[in-house]
Amino acid sequence: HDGSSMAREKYYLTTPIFYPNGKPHIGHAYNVIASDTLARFQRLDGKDVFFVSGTDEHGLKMQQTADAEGLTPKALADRNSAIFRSMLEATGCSNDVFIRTTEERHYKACQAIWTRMAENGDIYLDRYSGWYSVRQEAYFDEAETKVGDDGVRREPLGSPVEWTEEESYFFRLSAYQDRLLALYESSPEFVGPAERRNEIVSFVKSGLKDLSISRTTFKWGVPVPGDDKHVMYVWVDALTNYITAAGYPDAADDRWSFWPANVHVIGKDIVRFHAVYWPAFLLSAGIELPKRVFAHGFLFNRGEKMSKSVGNVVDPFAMIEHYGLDQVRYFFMREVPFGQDGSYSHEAIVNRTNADLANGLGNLAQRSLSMIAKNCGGVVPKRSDLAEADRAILDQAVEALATARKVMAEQGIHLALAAIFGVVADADRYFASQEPWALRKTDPARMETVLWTTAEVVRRVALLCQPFIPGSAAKLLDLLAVPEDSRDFTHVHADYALVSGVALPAPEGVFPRYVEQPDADI
Ligand code: ME8
Repeated sequence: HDGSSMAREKYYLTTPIFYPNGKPHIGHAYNVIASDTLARFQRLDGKDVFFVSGTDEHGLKMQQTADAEGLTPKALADRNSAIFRSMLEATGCSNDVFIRTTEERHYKACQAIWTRMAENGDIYLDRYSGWYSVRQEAYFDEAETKVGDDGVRREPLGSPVEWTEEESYFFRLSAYQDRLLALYESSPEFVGPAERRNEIVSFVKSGLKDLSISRTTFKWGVPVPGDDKHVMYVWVDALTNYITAAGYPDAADDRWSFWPANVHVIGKDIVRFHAVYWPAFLLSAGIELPKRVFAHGFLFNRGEKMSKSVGNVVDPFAMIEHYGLDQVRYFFMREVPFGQDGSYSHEAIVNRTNADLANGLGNLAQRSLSMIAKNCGGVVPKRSDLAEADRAILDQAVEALATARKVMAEQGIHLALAAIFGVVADADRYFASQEPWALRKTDPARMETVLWTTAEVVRRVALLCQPFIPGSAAKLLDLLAVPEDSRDFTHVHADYALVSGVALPAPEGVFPRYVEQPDADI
């Protein structure tokens, strides 16, 4: 189809906005890499993508960290938000917008959504008392908490709670129980993966209480309209970023056409906020709901020999510096089924990237391209009639696009990579069994066809690899002399196949093999 004559389908996706009360760790980078991969995929597949990330800068935790460091909360936010921004750069993130919740436009959006919820009768003033966790920014029932051996009372995830009493505005969450259950029923894709959806359904079925949505005990937040003794509960403020970024409340803003978001990509610890509170706020304010919330799992460092100084294992900058950006991106996206917990270790990263990138795709490209350079005059080889085996491997690459499209629509990132690298493994077997080095003497025309077929499969695979390993995929496409404007997914098709006789640059290795460095920090 002709993309230019048709309005392209819009696709809006978001990362969570990160708490800049500390430095980014590998869990944050994991989310960003996955979200970026999904965004790049849809872009290459012809969609008009809007991709947002940012920092979540209010709340008691920020205030307390700032106090401890002798900074204002804004100064702390400025410093650490900049580090998150450079983490996004270091991971190759292609976000269109980086939003900060301390921006003026965000205050306007928060006050607008609050006013809409209040006008709808869903906000009332009352008193609140309960066990409050600063780390979770949430109240817990006494029954949910436990006093440990150290005498400290903690919530289920282990952070300390303290008894807190304050005047607070409440959101009538209880009134939304049935509508939320109807939503999960009628739109089962609203929460993924299925385990997370089941947890949310049983949480909502067990009964929803009204939610305290303002604080008077500190000032570092968005003031409640008409009552600036109160600042908004940080999650009301945080979730609203997703519509601020799309121009809310200005319906005339160009970006508003991107709402509702296609997917909020989050970690599994914040599903309740995104799949219960957020749709309830939006229903109350009369704003369309996002189409999907997808939660990935947690990463654990099984870190045999990962690091001499423990600090390094969780530092995404050090990891990328050491292993290479595409190696880190590939490892996490291929190794960890997206949606499940995963672990990483030095051995696992080295094994996976050496096997699939250096020995797999890299070796296939290097062997075929250097044979072409030596035996075909450095131009795309002459393609004669294709044999059954040639056709089969060429078709497999086109089928991998169909598979990737299907699974990426449901955030099955690892499944897309499995399909694409399945083609690489089969192309390797094809190359070995065709023995082009032997054909050089016996049947040079057939040799050229085999080399053409292999190079053409590499072209298709490189196109498909772009969302996952953008830098290396671009290098492979350069080596095949594929023009920059011929690299989106429509070009996977045979109509855009390599043209015999076109000059190719001198081949060079794209994926260096990892060699152990006994004295390295990682
Ligand atoms: O939660 N493995 O921010 P945050 C995988 N500001 N993911 C991890 C992880 C790990 N080890 N540790 C954390 C917040 N994450 C809020 C979001 S959105 C409107 C507001 C993930 O900086 C975590 O699950 O604490 C979350 O999705 C994200 O990092 C940001 O965490």
